[in-house]
Amino acid sequence: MALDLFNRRAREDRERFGERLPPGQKLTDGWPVLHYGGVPSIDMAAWKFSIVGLVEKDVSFGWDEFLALPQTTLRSDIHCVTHWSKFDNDWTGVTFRELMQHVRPKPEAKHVMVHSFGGYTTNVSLAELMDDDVIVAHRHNGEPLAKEHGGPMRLVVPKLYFWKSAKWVRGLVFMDDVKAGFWEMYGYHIHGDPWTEERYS
Ligand SMILES: Nc1nc2c(c(=O)[nH]1)N[C@H]1C(S)=C(S)[C@@H](COP(=O)(O)O)O[C@H]1N2
Ligand SMILES: [Mo]
Repeated sequence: MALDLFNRRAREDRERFGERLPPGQKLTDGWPVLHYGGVPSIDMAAWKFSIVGLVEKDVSFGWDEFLALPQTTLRSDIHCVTHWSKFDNDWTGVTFRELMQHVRPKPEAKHVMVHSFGGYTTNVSLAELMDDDVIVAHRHNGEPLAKEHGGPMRLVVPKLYFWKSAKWVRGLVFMDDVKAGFWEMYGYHIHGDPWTEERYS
């Protein structure tokens, strides 16, 4: 699409949806599939979600243990750095806050590296993961999360661009300082706030 047409559509959407659509974003009804590399094959019997690094004690959950944690459904919007947004996604899973009931971070823990099956990583500050809309999700709009969208489990951080919402999540490493994850190393913004368009650095 020509850039001026794209910009006009973005402006129209902004007028229509006001504050809900961040600058430079265009609303989509579909759900694009975007990731680097292939969809990893995950052996559910061996599936494990681990929390390590600057924590008093390493914690890990098997699949059944994870599903036995209190489950929540939260509605949020998706904003991808490639300019599409998708409103009203119902995510079901375990909120990050709930997860933290089972983890004792060391006082110096300030940032987290999120790790995925397949090797993807992305960094998020611990403070932002503690927002009440952050969830580790295995269902989307009532359906099991499709493989290509990160099934069986993905992280969802609605307040940041969608590359921070790691698909096929396998664990978290607590860190004292900010470190760049995969896309952050290749020039994506270290933070990624859609409202101030922290797209690339
Ligand atoms: N494991 C993993 N997670 C990932 C990615 C990836 O390459 N690998 N890409 C990110 C990017 S750039 C985007 S835009 C979203 C896309 O999610 P979707 O395919 O469900 O729309 O996943 C994010 N999470
Ligand atoms: Mo993306």
